[in-house]
Amino acid sequence: MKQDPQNKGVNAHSKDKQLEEFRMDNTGKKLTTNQGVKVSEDEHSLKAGSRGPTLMEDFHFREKMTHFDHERIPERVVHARGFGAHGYFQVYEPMTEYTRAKFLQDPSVKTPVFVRFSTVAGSRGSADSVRDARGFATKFYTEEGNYDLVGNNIPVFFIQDAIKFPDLVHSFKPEPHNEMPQASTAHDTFWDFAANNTETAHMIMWTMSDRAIPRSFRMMEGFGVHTFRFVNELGKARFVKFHWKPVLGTHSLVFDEAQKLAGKDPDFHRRDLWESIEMGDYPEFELGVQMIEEEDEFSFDFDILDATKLWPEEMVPVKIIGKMTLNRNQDNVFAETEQVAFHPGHVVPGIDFSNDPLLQGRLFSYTDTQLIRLGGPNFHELPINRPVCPFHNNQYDGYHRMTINKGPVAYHKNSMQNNDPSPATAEEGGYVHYQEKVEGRKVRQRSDSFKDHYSQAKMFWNSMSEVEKQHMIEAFRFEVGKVQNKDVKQQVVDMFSNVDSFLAEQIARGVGAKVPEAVNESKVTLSSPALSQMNTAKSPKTRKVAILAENGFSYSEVKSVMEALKSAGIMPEIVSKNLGMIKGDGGELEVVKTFLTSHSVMYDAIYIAGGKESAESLKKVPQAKEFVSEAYKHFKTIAFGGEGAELLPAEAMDTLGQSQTLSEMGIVEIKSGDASASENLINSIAMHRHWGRAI
Ligand code: HDD
Repeated sequence: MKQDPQNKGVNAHSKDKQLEEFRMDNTGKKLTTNQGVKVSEDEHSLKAGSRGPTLMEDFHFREKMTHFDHERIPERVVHARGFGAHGYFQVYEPMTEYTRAKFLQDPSVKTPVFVRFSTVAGSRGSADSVRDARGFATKFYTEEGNYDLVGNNIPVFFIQDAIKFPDLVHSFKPEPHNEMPQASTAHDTFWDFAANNTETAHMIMWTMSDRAIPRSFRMMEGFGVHTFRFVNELGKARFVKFHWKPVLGTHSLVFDEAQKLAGKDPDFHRRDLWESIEMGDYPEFELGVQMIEEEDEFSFDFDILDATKLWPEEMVPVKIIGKMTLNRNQDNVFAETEQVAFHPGHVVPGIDFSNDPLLQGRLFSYTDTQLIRLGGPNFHELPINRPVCPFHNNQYDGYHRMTINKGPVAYHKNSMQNNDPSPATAEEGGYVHYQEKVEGRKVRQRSDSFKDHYSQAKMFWNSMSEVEKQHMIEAFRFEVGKVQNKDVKQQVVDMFSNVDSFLAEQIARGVGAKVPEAVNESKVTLSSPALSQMNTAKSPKTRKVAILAENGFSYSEVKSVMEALKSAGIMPEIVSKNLGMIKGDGGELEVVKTFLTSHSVMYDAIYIAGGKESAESLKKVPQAKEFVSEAYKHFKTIAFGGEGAELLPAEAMDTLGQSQTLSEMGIVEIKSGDASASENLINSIAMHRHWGRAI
């Protein structure tokens, strides 16, 4: 592997170019062993006679089988299920005032990135749509080395000190005696841990909210969670928190839909990411930073080193500083998604740490885990992990070493090699740690300023709309309702009575626990509108619409709606009883999915085509009716043309003719020749869901 000796600069293609040297294409090639010997036969092992025993000398068989036997590596101990994509990041304006990080200086530079999205609790083969936090890890291949922003889609964490991480993870993973349940916190040990470690309260509010069931990786926020530092050229530091804001807005599934998707399409999120990139609908996320001056460290009623606290955006505004675009799918999931090794300790000059005790512990854990997962200390040489700038040091040997270091000298200081590789000064780009003054006794303690576990949990609750609150109550009732141990259930209810008495009462009623009498709920009245997804950006782009049609559908109507949807960046698909072509009055269209190969949970909206014959035959298909009623139940836009109305659920039928109510309910009538109909449909789809049906 050649390195660019001059390090002439990094551009959006630098990583792709580097990976190209490792790509292998088997098309048109002869089959060989790993030693390059051509293989003449690949279906029969070498035997002593066609019915005799297999011979040890069959080197092809032995090599093929041995390699297969060793194909698996340990899955990640958390975040095992993930999916990655390549792209680039561009800063909007120089950030010189705040940080010396080179990739944040020049708006014309495109820094290559690789992002891995993940769930946390489930195994590698678990479903995408489960209720869980999502990992959002970004590797920036900068000209000064790799910078990893290893975040989640939730801005706070369950615990305050890394020493509790193994306990937390043991509590939410499947229980050790029977390995159940998979990819779910809805079981005794998690809630037992929660109730006995009340610092979890705030993050639990998030995981019980719609944030834990995102509609798409492309529609969720990302957070660096910890407080980091920006350090500028003059050595001045500021505390900083990182945010990713999806350009399409932050949107979620509804829980019933998420659960059904886990069976109908366990790959829902990775498919969505893969397909959108294949179709050129590149996911985009803006990078934002919240900054606090060092002298304001103690100006807040929470400790800025406590990872269970966020900085309300209305208090500390998010400055948008750049944009990431994911524009290339990986070539090989194992080589890239599985072998990528992130680490919050991979920083570049200009970005530094804080004393957050959760972050401090993470700085140990990530390299340690790669050693077992990737089998040795040379995982940085794997193509996906290599920096795009040169790297030189005296670390030699170890399993799977690929670099061939020349010469006898592997130590510093030396005279035989002119002291090379030699340390760089700050001016030459050397990383200089921020000189924070630290003193104290060695104690196993937590600061008193970390003791408030409920104020921000309450702020989160205050910030939710009525619909979002209702979703949270249902999520709590589901999760705690699955707990077998009555004492644990009661402990959970008692714990959340410290957040909000109504919430605690609702959980208690749902799970058969006692409504706490002595309520000590948080007095916090603050709310943060930025936390409610009701206030997010809305866009119809990349939404998927199922068009339900059968022979005899109204061709001109469907054709004009399809064209309007496509030009708004929406993806329509014809769903019918059978694959093939269906005939309308005036033309044919191709059916791409059937009621067996798809389901309304896979779409954002549906449209029942007009046409008497089409509606009549759809009415005879039970799955077609279910398709519509499920879409209605999941608050999705439902459009219909003419006789398509006959498939609408009874509740929707009642409102027909009352155009005001219709649009509030997310029901759109497509009248032939009415140009505004498609526009209404597009606007309705952009709303994401129509909660008017809920109450
Ligand atoms: Fe972690 C993986 C995010 C706390 C230890 N973590 C991992 C991944 C993400 C996060 C996104 C998957 C990276 C990938 O896609 O490969 N972790 C977080 C966040 C945390 C956090 C946002 C809190 C703010 N993690 C945390 C703590 C520890 C770890 C406190 C241990 C002290 N995390 C790990 C790990 C993993 C990991 C065991 C498993 C696989 C890996 O690192 O590469 O080391």
